[in-house]
Amino acid sequence: MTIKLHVFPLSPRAFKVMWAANHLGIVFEPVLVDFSKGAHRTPEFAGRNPNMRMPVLEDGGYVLWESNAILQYLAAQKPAAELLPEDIKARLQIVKWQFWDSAHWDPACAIFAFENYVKQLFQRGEPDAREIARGEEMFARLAPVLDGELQRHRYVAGESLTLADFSLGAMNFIAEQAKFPLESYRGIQRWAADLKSLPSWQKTAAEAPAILQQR
Ligand SMILES: N[C@@H](CCC(=O)N[C@@H](CS)C(=O)NCC(=O)O)C(=O)O
Repeated sequence: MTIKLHVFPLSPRAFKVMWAANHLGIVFEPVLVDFSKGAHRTPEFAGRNPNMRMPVLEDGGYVLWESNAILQYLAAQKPAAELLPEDIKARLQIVKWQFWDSAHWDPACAIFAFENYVKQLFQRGEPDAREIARGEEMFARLAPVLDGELQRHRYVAGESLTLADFSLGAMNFIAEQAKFPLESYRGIQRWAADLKSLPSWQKTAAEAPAILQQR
């Protein structure tokens, strides 16, 4: 049975799971969650994810929400790709970054994404300067941590591509629209360019507009 990914394809969290599936060569059916029609607030959708948020994975009767958990499920389908190694010490070096993404990086980026991108996309007014300042403060503490790692290594968890890059790297899908303050972070910029040159990134970005056409 084909895996279904319920997504709003312009979101970096949706991009994250579709990109990983494409990278692993996992065939999936993208199902549009049309935010403009409130599709995530229907009882049917809430039955899959009571948080009423996407992305959601469905594999037969198995349902999973939280993008970083979905990444682990996808990686487990293709262990030979070693995006999440079996060895516990090596594995936790990657899982650590996934937690860091959910706890710190994603919420900081989400401020810029909402103020500079989502508000414009859904005509919800002008960016709030106080919120942007709050985002900048969070960014100033977090970005040097990620940048430091990427100055020392090619990828987030070392010299090979892992789930840590998918978790943290997907935000680069909207870096320009969201106006993340990345100017002084050379390591992050070099890494983002590397990720964007991957065939799986380009395939995912190219397919996003067609998913929106399911409207
Ligand atoms: N931590 C969750 C976040 C999911 C999330 O917040 N998704 C947003 C879109 S990017 C959503 O569905 N929002 C619907 C709403 O706010 O009503 C994940 O990584 O999957």
